[in-house]
Amino acid sequence: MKVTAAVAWKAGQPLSIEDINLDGPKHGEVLIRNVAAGVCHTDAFTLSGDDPEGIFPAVLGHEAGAIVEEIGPGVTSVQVGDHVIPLYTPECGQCKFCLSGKTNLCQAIRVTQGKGLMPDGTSRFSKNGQAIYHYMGTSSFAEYTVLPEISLAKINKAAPLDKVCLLGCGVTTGIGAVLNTAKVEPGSTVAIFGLGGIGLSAIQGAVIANAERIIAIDINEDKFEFAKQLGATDCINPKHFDQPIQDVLVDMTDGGVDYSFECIGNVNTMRSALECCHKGWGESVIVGVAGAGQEISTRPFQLVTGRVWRGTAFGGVKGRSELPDYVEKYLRGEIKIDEMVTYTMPLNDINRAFDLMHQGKSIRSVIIY
Ligand code: NAD
Ligand code: AHE
Ligand code: ZN
Ligand code: ZN
Repeated sequence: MKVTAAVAWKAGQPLSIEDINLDGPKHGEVLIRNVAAGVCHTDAFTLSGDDPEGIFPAVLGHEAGAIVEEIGPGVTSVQVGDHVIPLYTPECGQCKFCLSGKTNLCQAIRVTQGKGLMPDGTSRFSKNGQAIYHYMGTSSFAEYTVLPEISLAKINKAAPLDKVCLLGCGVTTGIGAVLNTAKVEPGSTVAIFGLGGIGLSAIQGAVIANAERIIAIDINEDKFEFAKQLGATDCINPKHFDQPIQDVLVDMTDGGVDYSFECIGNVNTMRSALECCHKGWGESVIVGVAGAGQEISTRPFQLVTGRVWRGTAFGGVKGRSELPDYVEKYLRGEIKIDEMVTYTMPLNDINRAFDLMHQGKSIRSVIIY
């Protein structure tokens, strides 16, 4: 079938809206109609050319709400008309990783997914005979797309897809980083670096965890009002201090925070986030994604003296078994999503969504198909 998609032909170039070919679902695959898709900083990261796994031409996007249109042979867990959230971290339930009970990083299709291909090693997208690659196994910036069955979380049809699409990445990642990865305890002091969709969701997670002090850090002070509305107790701009921000935070917190979250993707702030942690027990979680060739560093003494460095993907959430409950929590008013949608726009305007993100003017732009 012909579908309208935003094609990333080359790194660093705006997306191009065009009609491309989409082949139907093969064995174990599902055709979905995207209803809405959020634009995450990771899409911009890959488009910039900084992603070592970035492949072009590709259809980007990984934060969608969708409806099942057609199922391929052998598909049993979803049917036509089901509402789904595409998963860039699938859940096969059978691989070593799924069976470990220790991680959400299902590896059943990770190799082909990283090459922009479906599990059988081919792409469903093409134009004039040229293959166009999938992205993160989701390619949500297209009206329709094909995904493996294991990459779909079936959700409550009562949930508005133009809001719960953000559970496909940003909101879940931030909340999950706090609740699953760090397991923040009540009464904790928490520092959150970066107040985009991820960091603001980490604030929500810290509130749910009953953290006592939530320190929000950003160089864009326009983010502070919303951070406070969500529950940040302190908002600070590192540019206002002569000392390194980690020293400021250690002074503010009688020796350092219990937990910190880096939600920017900058190796310097990753170091600050580790070093603002309390000696003996403070834990820092890297959520931000850094570009090709970049490395983190600190004095090993920081770890010898009890600080812990961790990372998280999709907030440690197992998509098929755990994401539907995030949707229920949203429906019960326990997770805020509506407030995170700063702009909505049609696919034709998607480059504006990237501009607004780079200008620091949006938390999330949502493409409505
Ligand atoms: P965003 O662009 O919306 O927000 C980033 C925020 O960081 C902005 O408010 C910006 O002003 C702030 N910032 C930039 N430089 C800063 C600095 N030096 N000091 C303080 N603040 C600074 O991005 P987002 O969509 O929230 O994503 C954040 C990061 O998380 C990105 O790196 C993204 O790729 C990554 N991410 C990771 C996962 C995961 O599973 N690990 C999931 C989603 C996003
Ligand atoms: N491809 C990059 C890394 C990108 C990355 O870390 N992606 C996160 C999700 S970001 C969502 O906005 C993730 O899930 N990583 C685990 C995985 O298996 O990709 C690189 O550096 O190569
Ligand atoms: Zn994302
Ligand atoms: Zn698995």
